[in-house]
Amino acid sequence: MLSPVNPPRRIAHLDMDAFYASVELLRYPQLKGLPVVIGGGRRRLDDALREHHADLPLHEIPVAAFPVLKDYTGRGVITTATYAARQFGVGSAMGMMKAARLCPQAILLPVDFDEYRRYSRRFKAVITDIAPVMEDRGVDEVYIDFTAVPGGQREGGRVLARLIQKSIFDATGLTCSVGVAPNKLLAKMASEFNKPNGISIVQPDDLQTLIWPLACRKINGVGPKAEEKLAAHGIRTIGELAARERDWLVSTFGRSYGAWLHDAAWGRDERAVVTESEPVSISRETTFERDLHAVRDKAELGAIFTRLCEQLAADLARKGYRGKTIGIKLRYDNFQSVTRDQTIDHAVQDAATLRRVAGQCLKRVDLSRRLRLLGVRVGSLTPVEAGVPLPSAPVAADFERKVQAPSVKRSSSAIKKQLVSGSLF
Ligand code: DCP
Ligand code: MG
Repeated sequence: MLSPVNPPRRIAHLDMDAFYASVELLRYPQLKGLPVVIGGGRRRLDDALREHHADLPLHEIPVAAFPVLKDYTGRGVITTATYAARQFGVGSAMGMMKAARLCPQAILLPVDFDEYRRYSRRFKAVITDIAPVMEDRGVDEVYIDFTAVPGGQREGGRVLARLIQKSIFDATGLTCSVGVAPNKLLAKMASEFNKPNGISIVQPDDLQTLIWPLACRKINGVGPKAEEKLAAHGIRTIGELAARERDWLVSTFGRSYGAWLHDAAWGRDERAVVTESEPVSISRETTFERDLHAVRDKAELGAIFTRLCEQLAADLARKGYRGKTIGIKLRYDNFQSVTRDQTIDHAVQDAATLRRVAGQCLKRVDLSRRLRLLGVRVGSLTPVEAGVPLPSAPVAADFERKVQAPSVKRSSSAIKKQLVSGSLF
C-alpha cells in the first residue's frame, strides 16, 4: 500500500467544556443539568455547606441546601457557568450581582484551583499518551499535532479526535470540544463550532464557507481594540478583512500586525505546535473586596502587597526561575490600569527584594485615586540551575482565597498580547 510521503498538516485545538463547572459537577452530580456558576471566595461557601451536612456524602447533599445567586452580595466575578446557566445569558467574567439578576436561582460554587489543576494534568496526560506532540495553552486547552499520529488523517482527523474525546471522558468524566484544521489559527476557531462535546473539521477549501462569515473577533489575536478599529473601517467579518489589500492593512495597522491580519484572514499560519515553552514572566494579582486608598488604607494595602510578593516568590521557587525585571500593576476605581517596572542588575526570586523593588515602582504612580486591583510581576526570567539549593519563601495560606492563581506568561501569548493591547503586563 502506498502512503503519502508528506501527509497534510492536521492540527487540533482541544478545549474542555465549561471546565471549572464540569469539575465541580463531578463532586456534586446532583447539580447536573441545573444552572451553576463558579465564582467567589475559595471554598468558603461549600465548607459551610459540608459542615451543615457532615453526615452525608457530597453527592447526597440535597440541591435545596446549595447557596444560590440571589442571596449573594459582593463584587465577585463569575469564572464560568454551566451550559444550563448560559441560557440565561450568564457567563465568564460577569459580575455576580448582574448574573443574579439574570438567573437568581443559579447555584453558586466557589473556585477550587487545586482541583482544576489536578484535572488539567489528568486530561493532558491522557492526550500525550495517544498523541505526544501537545502544546499546553493553559488550564483547559491544548494544541495537538495530529499529522503523523495514527487516525490523525482519517476523516480529516475526526477519528483521532473521537478517540481522544472518549479517552478523556473515560479517565475523568469530563467532556471537551475539538477542532481539527490545517493550522493552529483555524483549529482554535473550529473547536468552538460545536461546543459542548463536539468535533469540527476544517479543510483548506472550507475557508470561504466556514471562516469568512465569522466576526473578526473570532481570530485569536484580534482583541476588542483591534475589533473596534476594524469596524471603524467597515470591516466586521473575516471575509471583509480578507478582501482588503495587504498593503492597506499594513499602512493602517502597522507592518507586523497588518501583515498578520492579512495572513489570518486567509487562514495562513505556520506556527509549530510547541511542546515546552519558557515563561517570559510570572505574576500575581488580586482584586480587592472594596476599593482601597493608598493613604487611608495603608496598612491593609501594605499587607496585601507583601503577601503578593511572598506568593510570587513561592511561585518562582516552585517553577525554578529568577527574574531581573520587577513590576507592578494597578487598576484604579475608574478601571484605568497603569504598570511600572524596574530592571535590577541581577536576577532574584526572594520576597524581600521583590517587595523592595516593587515598592519603588509604586512610588512612580499616582496614588491619589482609590485602587481596585494590585499586581506584582517578575520578567526577564532565567531558569535556576538544577541542584542549586533555593531559599524557601514564606507562603501565606490565609490570603490564598483572595488571590488568583499565578499567571505565567509564555513567549507566544505575551507577544500576541503586546500586539493587541500595546502592553506587556
Ligand atoms: N475562566 C476564568 N475567567 C474567565 C474565563 C475563564 O476564570 N474570564 C476559567 C474558567 C473556565 C476556564 O477558565 O472554566 C476555561 O475557560 P474557557 O474560556 O475555556 O471556558 P469554559 O471551559 O468554562 O467553557 P467553554 O465550554 O466555553 O470552553
Ligand atoms: Mg473551555
